[in-house]
Amino acid sequence: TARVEDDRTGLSIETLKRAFLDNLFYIQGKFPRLATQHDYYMALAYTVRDRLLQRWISTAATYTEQSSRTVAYLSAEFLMGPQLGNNLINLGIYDRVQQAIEELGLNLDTLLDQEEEPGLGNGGLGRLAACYLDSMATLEIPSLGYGIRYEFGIFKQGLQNGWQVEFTDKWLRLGNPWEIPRPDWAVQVKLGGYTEAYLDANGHYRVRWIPRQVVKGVPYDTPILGYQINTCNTLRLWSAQAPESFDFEAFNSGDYLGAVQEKISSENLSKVLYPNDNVSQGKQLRLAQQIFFVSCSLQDMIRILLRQKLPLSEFSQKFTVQLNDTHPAIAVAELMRLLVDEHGIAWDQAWDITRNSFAYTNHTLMPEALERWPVEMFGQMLPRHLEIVYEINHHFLDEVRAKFPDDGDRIRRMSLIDESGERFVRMANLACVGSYAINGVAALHTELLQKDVLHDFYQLYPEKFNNKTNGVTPRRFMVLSNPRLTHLLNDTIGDSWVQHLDHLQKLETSVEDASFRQRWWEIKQANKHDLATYIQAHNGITVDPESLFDIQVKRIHEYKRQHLMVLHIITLYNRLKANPNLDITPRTFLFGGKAAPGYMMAKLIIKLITSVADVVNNDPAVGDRLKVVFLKNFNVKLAQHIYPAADLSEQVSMAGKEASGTGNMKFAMNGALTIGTLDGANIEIREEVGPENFFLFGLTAAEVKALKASSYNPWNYYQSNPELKEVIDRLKAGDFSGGNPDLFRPLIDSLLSWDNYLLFADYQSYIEAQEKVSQAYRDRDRWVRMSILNTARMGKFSSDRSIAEYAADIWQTPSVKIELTD
Ligand code: 26Q
Repeated sequence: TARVEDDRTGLSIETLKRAFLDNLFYIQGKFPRLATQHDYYMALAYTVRDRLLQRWISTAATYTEQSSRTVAYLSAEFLMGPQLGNNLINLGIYDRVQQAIEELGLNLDTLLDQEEEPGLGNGGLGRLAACYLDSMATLEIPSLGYGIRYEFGIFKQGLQNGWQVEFTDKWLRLGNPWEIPRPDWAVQVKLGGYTEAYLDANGHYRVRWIPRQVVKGVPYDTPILGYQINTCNTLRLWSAQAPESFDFEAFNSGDYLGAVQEKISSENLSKVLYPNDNVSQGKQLRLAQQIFFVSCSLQDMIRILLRQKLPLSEFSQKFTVQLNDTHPAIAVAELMRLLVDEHGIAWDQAWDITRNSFAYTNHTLMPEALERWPVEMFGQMLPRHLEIVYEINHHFLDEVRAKFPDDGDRIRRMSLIDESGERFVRMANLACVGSYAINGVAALHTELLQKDVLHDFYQLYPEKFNNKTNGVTPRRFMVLSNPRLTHLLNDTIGDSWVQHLDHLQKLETSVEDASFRQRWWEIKQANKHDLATYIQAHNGITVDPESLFDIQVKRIHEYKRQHLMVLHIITLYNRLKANPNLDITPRTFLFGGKAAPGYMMAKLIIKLITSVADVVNNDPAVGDRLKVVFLKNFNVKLAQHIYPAADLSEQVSMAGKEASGTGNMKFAMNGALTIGTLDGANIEIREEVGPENFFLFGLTAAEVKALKASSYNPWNYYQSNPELKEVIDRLKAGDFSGGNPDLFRPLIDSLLSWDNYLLFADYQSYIEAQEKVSQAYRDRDRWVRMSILNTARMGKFSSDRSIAEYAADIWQTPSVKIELTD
């Protein structure tokens, strides 16, 4: 006999509808006539969450029973993007839910669009962490993501008069259905104060830390479901609160307002994400955020270990702790403090445990992004950690001296303390010393780390270094965001590619199939049409879906060279003005990305883009041949509409600066061709798709280095290249700033006098590569073939491949199968 399906686990359309209406009533407290679209979204989110919970609990129970080896992924950022659609995909109920929602007279896309995304990251590094959580769950690797539950994530970007304006991101305003608070697992974190030495009962020398302030960390858990698998891991984010006892004492002493102040200052720790990408701000609150989430996370791991009746000596067998850049690198000193001071373990044994627990991923070659904390500030906030860093340094420098005697320069370079002027704690050095593995995020990047940024550490510990080229999840960036392409792929080669992205190579034979190529083209056109509709609604600009969609979306930064694309646009504009009947390939140039609020040059680049757009879009001489659009507030949600609609992906950083890039992968998977430099993962993408299917330009990293060493002079390029000169002269004359020659002066001056990122040196090569792009696009058949081959050959760039390599080479974490217990 058929039994009635459970309301909270059943997956039939009838049960889903019943559960949805039930949640609308009992969770939102609404009935359909009064419900808003957001209420319906919440009802659906809770319906989905119920179905995750069953898997979540089975997963936790299995890991506990089996004491599974676990990855702790520590990251100051997790740029998760909207959760509902992704969970529907991973649960395998997207189509069924769509039908159920339609039968109720609603529209799934409208509901999905209600979700306010958790923007708890700046860009590449935070989004990589989110892709890795998806892949760890999909590969059934026990893992915990640890980070900060920022009350305000990355700011929302508006545009006023073409300039970026920032709005606070109140993402929690309407509630977050995906998280579960776990107040019973709250922990305390100490800050400030002083240390004192004492002898314990056994006459052993010990140190105790008397803090000035104690902050409580409360964990909020979000389920991370793998793709069509029962594994449901956890993202655990810490929220800062004032501990009750503090209020109470102050209240008794009569200082009520002081107590409230204390409470506010404690809660500041998880208030806001620092909006800098690839540049470190040496702010005290940022250091406090780092120790806060790191200490909470390590205490949580120790709690888990002890609950499983394992001794602390087995910490590094139970956990491997991946440090996502140096933002959590204070963990090296904090674990030493917990083991030695709080758990009475001898220094040498604690150091063995610590060194076997951590692995460090470096994400940047930008010198300004290397984290260094003034010793003074560090000691004020973390007096005990400073002592521990000195002690680690003492042992470490002995080790260096033993291997490299009489090399004072080397000692000065490798010391955990920079003593060249004002003294600083060097977090990358601490991470290198305290980790058993060190990796870069693309082949070139790892090579440059070894040759350059971390050369001394490579000489000391060559065996620690390894490369792990980044990857991205095909679930979110293909299946969810490009359903049309997904259907075509499934029709053609089956659906195994979703878990085994290298199966896309089965597409290669279809390149010869004219009707397949036609469908491929139509899908890209339909996606472009959708994006054109979005642009019409949001920017009021009409763009032609038949034109070449030429797109650069990423954080705005001089090294990424958004303004190189602007130089090309003005070049084409000048050609049209000089020759109105010129037969050019119509293009739509799209930009999106946020500038750090304090980064004036990046903000000026946004103003440059919007100003050039105003002129080009409204010049009758141009007609519809060129359009320029700046899409405001680029985030994960918007990204999912952009990648599927791209013809051309702009990856134009100065070689040697972009550690990897991951947007480059999302574009190419969706059939965009790349114009790019030999930088980061572009190199490996080009190797995979074939040089004939990639538009290469520019200097290599080695040539960049050589040119800079030979005193580069941008002025010579300006003088000797007439088209470049005309572009700059028009900008100087104020042709794109209403006749105002001052507006873009800082940008023009920097290009003419330093051009740190070598735009002028790469200009001609870029323009020539763009001419090849235009030619290729005119031959539709040729273009479609190249597009298909790009998708077909992107298998390597699944985050599943990256995570499988981390698991095999660094973590040594076997997968654990989860059975559903109902
Ligand atoms: C540090 C200290 C204080 C305040 C902010 C920061 C900070 C925050 C974010 C420093 C750096 C970041 C972000 C770096 C980042 O996103 N790097 C990118 O990482 C990607 C994933 O590996 C790569 O693909 C990109 O090439 C790299 O730029």
